Amino acid sequence: MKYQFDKDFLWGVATASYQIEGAYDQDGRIPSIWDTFSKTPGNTYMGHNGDEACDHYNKFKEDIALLKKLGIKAYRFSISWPRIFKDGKYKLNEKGLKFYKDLVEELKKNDIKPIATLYHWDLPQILQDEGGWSNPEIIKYFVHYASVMFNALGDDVEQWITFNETSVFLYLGYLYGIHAPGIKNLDLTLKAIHNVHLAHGETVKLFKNSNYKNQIGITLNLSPNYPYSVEEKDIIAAKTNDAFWNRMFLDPILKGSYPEEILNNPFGNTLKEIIKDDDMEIISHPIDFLGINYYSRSVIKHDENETFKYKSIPQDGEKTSMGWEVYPDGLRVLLNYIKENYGNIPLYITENGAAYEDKLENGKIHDIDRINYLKRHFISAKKAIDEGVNLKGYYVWSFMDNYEWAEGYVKRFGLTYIDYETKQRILKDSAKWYSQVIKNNFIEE
Ligand code: GBH
Repeated sequence: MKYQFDKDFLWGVATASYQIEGAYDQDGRIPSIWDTFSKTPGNTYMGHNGDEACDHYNKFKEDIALLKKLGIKAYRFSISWPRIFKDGKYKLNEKGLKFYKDLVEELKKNDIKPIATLYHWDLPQILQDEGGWSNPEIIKYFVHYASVMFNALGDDVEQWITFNETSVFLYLGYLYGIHAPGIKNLDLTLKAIHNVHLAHGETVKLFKNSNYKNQIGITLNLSPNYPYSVEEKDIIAAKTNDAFWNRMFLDPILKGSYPEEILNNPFGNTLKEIIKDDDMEIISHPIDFLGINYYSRSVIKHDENETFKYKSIPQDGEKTSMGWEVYPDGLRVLLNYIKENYGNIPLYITENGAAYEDKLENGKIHDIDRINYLKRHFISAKKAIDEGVNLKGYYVWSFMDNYEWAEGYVKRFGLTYIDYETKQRILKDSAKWYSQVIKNNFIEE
């Protein structure tokens, strides 16, 4: 069977600033919440942090040369807010800004489309000291930061992404305390969610009113929810999880409302108190595309003992080294769910990929597992396209091995292997395979 993609289908790769750049104190970068969090004992695997990471900050030209060699059409990176301002707010750090100007220029010189995320979790610590996302003051600082980036690169960046995975950094950072800033507080979480949504909406409005020619959107981490059984209570449980993790972040932006399940919950009252008259209209200012990060599905079962009466059931069978189930058809199902519930907005897979135990053998990495993972997910995406889904591009996570947050450096998601001692880059077999897929624009099975 041959799966042919459209000639304009945008094949890319993705990374994020704190995970790859290193150079944590170079050229005036100020500390972020991830510097603080990772350097607080007990928070990350073996205390790993992003001080050096892949040293991409100093090696970006070498990295772009690799992208070029592989024929990658789009490169999704994120901008480090702590590099842009000396005080996290208004005092511009020219050197930090220059790095992103140089990066974008180098990409364009090599015919690679720059895709920029404004916020991939590295908040300036100085803003966290004032409450971070739970303090509404942050909205104006974010919008100002965005305006500086738009002024510098507004028309050069092909797609702007306001936030990466709002659900993940807000729940893991403010509710479960396992990501920076390590808070566990439902009230602060709800405030932070709403402030992030407002910051997103205000930024989209600004971008649109300034008439830049390119696109703006947001990236959400989404997972289709499967009831554990055909029993009514499991079906309701799956819907509840869907409300918490998917619709809580999709609906405000694409429908201008929060899900009923959330608002009707006792804590929904806190949310209702926070929402002001025009907020939902600001938040739902139309975006040009939706970015989707897909890693796995969720299987949900009713459970009386849990706070919200449900829990996620780990599945037997094939898993990546993160312990996540390999479930390619979930991507097709998810894409159709978006189409059915939110219409025909252009979609991009802004992340999909897998960590495996890569072994370096005679200078090579034969990562057949990763090739199989990607191949099956590409096919699943193609099936969705054939079913009428408006999917226009696919960015693999990740271009290179990197700092996997609380998991440190042991989990390797890259198409490119990083020797963390020498910072040498080695293309894995998956990189070469992906390069061939892009060249052919089809997959054969
Ligand atoms: C993304 O987060 C991040 O954007 C990126 O920075 C990160 O490096 C990358 O993915 C890899 O982790 O246990 O099977 O139910 C991903 C967020 C949240 C996705 C938890 C998978 C659990 C899957 N992840 N989720 S499962």
